[in-house]
Amino acid sequence: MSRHHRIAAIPGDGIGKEVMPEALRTLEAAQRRFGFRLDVTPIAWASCDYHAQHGQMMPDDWKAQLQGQDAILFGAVGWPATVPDHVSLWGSLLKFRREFDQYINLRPVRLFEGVPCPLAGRKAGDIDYVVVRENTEGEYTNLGGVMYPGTEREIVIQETVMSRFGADRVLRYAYELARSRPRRHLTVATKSNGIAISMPWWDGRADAVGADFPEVTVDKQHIDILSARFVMQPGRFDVVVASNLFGDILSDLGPATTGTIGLAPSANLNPERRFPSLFEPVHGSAPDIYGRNIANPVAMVWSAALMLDFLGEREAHDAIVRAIEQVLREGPHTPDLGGQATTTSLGEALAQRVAG
Ligand code: GGG
Repeated sequence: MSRHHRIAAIPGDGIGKEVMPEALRTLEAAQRRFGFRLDVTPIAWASCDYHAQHGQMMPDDWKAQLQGQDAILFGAVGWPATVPDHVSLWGSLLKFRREFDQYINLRPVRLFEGVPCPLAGRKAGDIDYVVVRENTEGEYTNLGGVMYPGTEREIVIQETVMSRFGADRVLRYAYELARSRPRRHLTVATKSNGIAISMPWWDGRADAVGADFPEVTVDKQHIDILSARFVMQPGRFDVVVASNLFGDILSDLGPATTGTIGLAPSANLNPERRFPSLFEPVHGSAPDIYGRNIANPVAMVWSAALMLDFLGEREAHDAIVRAIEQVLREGPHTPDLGGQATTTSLGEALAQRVAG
């Protein structure tokens, strides 16, 4: 396998622009120590600044520009508010996910030593699961419309789309992931009592795909009680598979129970590698803290580590995760964790540890 990888670095908006340099700093240190090479192409589009100048989030040939990359490292999208959120999201991130068929969104949730847990009595190791979110269909569609707009009879309809092809491939991925982990347990997020067509069907697909995985134990939980159990009994989860919207919500809630959403990474994968996969923190552009150099860069750095793992640089991935564990245990900490470190100083501390 080649140890020369081409990556596009897209900071995007808000704190994406502050945390991206820290991920690149860590990647530099990892390259020096582990002997692989990254060719990094910095990209200023897929941002609201670009939209302000060009009236769209990305150039027309965005796909051609990215197609040759091995991976995309992405910061955050959505701000300033002169570009509505649905325009910035559908004009960038959702285009990447769909047109590069990144149908798996992997979002690990882990409680680290040294991070105060908002749930009473939990310690490191008590929360350690992965949310597998369906990433290309489900509730995230642009199918529908408004009738009688602006009148008292205004009606809005938005469709949810679930295909056998789309559901089976994400369910299969989740079962395989569960089978590879020591606990071999899969939780299927559903709402088949209330959403009485698509969700019973989704549960049925989970049963059908599960027939190939007798070694994996499965439970199906309605999304409402499942969310409550993320807070009350997080230790019962190992791998959780969910539709697009449910997965999006769960993967913000999960990290919030581990102290801060500033730690949560994600991978948007095209597992067949026909297209580049994209790695980004779960958090968004956080305009409330942008410009103060206080954003926690760990989610971005951990996302970069997931990227290295996907590119076959397992040792470098492990070294970055160890650096994150050490820094969270010993400090420094950014203000979201009660400390006074800056984005830059935390990034430097991580890079130093990766350098060895
Ligand atoms: N880095 C993630 C990000 O910018 N998220 C913005 C957002 O609104 N995402 C919604 C989604 O992930 O579906």
